Amino acid sequence: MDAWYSDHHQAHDAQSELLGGQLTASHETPLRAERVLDAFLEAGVGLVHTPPDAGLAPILAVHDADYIDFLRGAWDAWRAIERKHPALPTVWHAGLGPPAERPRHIEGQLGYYAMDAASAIVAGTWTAAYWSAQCAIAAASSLMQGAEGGSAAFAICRPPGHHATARAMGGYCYLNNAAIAAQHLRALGQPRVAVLDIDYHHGNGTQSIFWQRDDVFFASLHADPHDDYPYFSGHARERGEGDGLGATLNLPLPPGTQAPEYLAALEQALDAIEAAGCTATVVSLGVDTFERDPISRFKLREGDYAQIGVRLKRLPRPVLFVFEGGYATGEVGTNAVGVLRGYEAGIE
Ligand code: OKP
Ligand code: ZN
Repeated sequence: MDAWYSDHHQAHDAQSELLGGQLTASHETPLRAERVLDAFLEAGVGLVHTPPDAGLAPILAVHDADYIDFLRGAWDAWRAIERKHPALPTVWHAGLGPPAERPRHIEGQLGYYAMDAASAIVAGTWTAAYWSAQCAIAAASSLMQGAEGGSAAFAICRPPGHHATARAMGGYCYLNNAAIAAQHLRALGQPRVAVLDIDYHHGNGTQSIFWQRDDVFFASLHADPHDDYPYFSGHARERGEGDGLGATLNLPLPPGTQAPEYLAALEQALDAIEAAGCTATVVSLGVDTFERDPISRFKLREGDYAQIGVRLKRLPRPVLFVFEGGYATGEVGTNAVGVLRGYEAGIE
């Protein structure tokens, strides 16, 4: 399979996040994507392409126009009041009372369009997020053209995307690359698309985007939200609503989860995707399930990632892998590419 990668991700280096009461160095760094690219090339999995510019339309098919305007202009508005530090939200509506009106001041807007203080905006954030989404869009398009490497592709997206909702950033995410890719596959003619999210954290953004729809089936394995971020979604009882009732499947797992339990839950997700009759799949590929990930509490080992990949051979094809989390910079590349290698070697 081939990969899509853009150097523009380097423009986004958030530097800091608010973590454990401290402004600390951000775990989401440019090095992460570079490690994944290097591992992909080194393993000889396929060619790496630079995405063409497909414009804003596929992004606006998922995200609200006012949110996109905010993302594009936030740095300039922030720079007018604060020159040294990245823009971080510090005040939230928190669901109290009727829907809040969009504030005029950038400080209020940051809270209006964010779910946490882990997602800083710096000068290059929009550019990086835009090209991250373009990687996913280009990879999805290539699968529908049946060209360039066959029925699977890998989008080396950075910043990640699965926490971003239609109108909010959060968890290092600004644009929901996986949701944009799934929607793009729909637009290009796939009748029903599965999104399988195997990042350690619940893909709350992707879930919310497709919550009321049955043309995109969302299944996720993640840390139980009682114990870990994003805390407010990802419980097993969340199954979708309206037309989407039954098209969401959450499989929360406890801290300390190891490969046997993880792989058993993965089989459950694959059974559900099979039963849903999907014609294509987007995999939100996070490898922060790794035993030495600095912000996570699962205990998967290096060799387990190929085991995951082998099992993913059951997914409806074409399959688009979209890179999400993974913060152990020493192993993030080999672990992510381990899944792809297992997939390519997997027996059908
Ligand atoms: C993004 B992705 C943990 C705090 C978590 C944000 C994590 C975002 C993860 N104690 N802060 O899903 O890998
Ligand atoms: Zn994660």
